Amino acid sequence: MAAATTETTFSAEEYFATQPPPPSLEHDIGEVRDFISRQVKEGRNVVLVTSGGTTVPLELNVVRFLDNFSAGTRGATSAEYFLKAGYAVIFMHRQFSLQPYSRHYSHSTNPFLDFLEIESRSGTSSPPEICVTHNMRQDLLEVLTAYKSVHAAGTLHTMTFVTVNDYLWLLRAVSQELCVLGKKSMYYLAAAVSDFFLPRQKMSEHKIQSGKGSLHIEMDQVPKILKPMVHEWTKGEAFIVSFKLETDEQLLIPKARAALERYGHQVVIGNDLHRRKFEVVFVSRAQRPLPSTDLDDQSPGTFAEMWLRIPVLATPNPVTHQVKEIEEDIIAELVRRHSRWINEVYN
Ligand code: PAZ
Repeated sequence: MAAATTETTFSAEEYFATQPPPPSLEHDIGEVRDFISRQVKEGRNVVLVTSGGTTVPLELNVVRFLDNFSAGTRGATSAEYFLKAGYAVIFMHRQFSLQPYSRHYSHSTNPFLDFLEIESRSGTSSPPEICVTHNMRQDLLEVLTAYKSVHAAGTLHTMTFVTVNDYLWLLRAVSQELCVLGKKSMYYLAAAVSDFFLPRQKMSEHKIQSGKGSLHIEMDQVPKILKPMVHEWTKGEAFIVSFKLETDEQLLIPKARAALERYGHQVVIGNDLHRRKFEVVFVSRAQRPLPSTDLDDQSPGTFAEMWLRIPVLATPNPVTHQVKEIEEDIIAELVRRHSRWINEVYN
């Protein structure tokens, strides 16, 4: 094996042999194992949803880090629709990014305190009561009902990552546990994961000092973990969906196709940074024609591309900022494809 400090491209194996696991890995995976075994007993399909951006620390005593863009909206919204479709969800998200249900009351876009009113009870010595603002009650009731029923059913398990190293270790460990579900497992990899990282062996121990002019950092490439994930960790059985984010729309389809060729998984969902909330493209291999949907199939040769679009609204809903969320259609399409994937094996 090449020395980790001089190589710029790590294989997955080299990566895990040289970079330390997060301290809470065993504990986190113990909880995931219990969750999965409950879902197996109850006969549910399980989806791992990854969400939010990873960081790349520049120092061991970390003061500075690089971050990846993502609020976690796609992941948190999608998790809700998977739960609604009867899936159990392992929601692996960047610490403090959006989460299912509470996302509706994000502190920056829809602060919870703005929904509450204080009602003084005049003429009595009782303390004032807290009430929900009248016009927000229906929305809150719907979200709260869904949230409580998911908690009662025990179908949502959340876990957090911060760095790209946390993410990679957790992803591998969760995949190895989820493997017991075979075809009934799905992976929905919506997290925005750094392509570059600084190996521990190259990191400065203390805060990088200024005063020496400009800062030059050479980063190594994060290993391409989809290949071992598809062929080794999940034994080729899981239904795996990755995302491809681009800002140059010309690159979206070629890069999604290249990912499918290289890693051999089931679907790449391409999205453009500025259009991602109302337009995505499903790219998959097209050996067998899919039953027609309202999607726009433009598939020559070995790939099928299906665009999903929702209208861009002039007056957005104050809570969701849209009347319809594109994740509703994304999940409906994936549930349909996953069910076909499962039935192909068992029938
Ligand atoms: O979290 P968000 O809703 O703001 O953004 C979602 C997204 C664009 C990060 C996601 O849809 C995605 O494309 N994830 C993969 C990004 C990548 O290519 O690494």
